[in-house]
Amino acid sequence: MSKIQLFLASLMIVLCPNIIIACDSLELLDGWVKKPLPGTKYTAAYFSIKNNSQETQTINNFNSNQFVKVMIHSSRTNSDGVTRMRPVGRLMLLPNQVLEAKPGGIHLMLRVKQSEQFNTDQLILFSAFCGENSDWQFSLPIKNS
Ligand SMILES: [Cu+2]
Repeated sequence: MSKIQLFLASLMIVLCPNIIIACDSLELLDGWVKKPLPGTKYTAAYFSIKNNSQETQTINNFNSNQFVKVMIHSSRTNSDGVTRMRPVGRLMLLPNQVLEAKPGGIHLMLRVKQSEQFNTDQLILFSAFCGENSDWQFSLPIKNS
């Protein structure tokens, strides 16, 4: 490698710190946001996301300007039929895995802004963060449950 090639290669690494951890191989297959009932504080979003890369991808958190807060939750029903939700730290997608967030399982818990109005089929923009310099944006429509 010549000096100039070496310089260019190191410049690439400095300019692209997200080469290793990136969301850009993620693909949204499907999803929706449950229309919040009037006066409710929370609603949920569901989706199918595919990891199109040969490496494991991790989503550390999500946000949306249209909601106060976006949390990753998991629901589980015990043998007594009681369903409980708990926070999930991050979502991991193995190579080529399709991750399904659906009612009764993983979901995004959305804290509703009391001032915000929602219409059916309105698109909600989300950002998913995979690393310090890597985020991925996708939109989900509002649906009546
Ligand atoms: Cu929840």
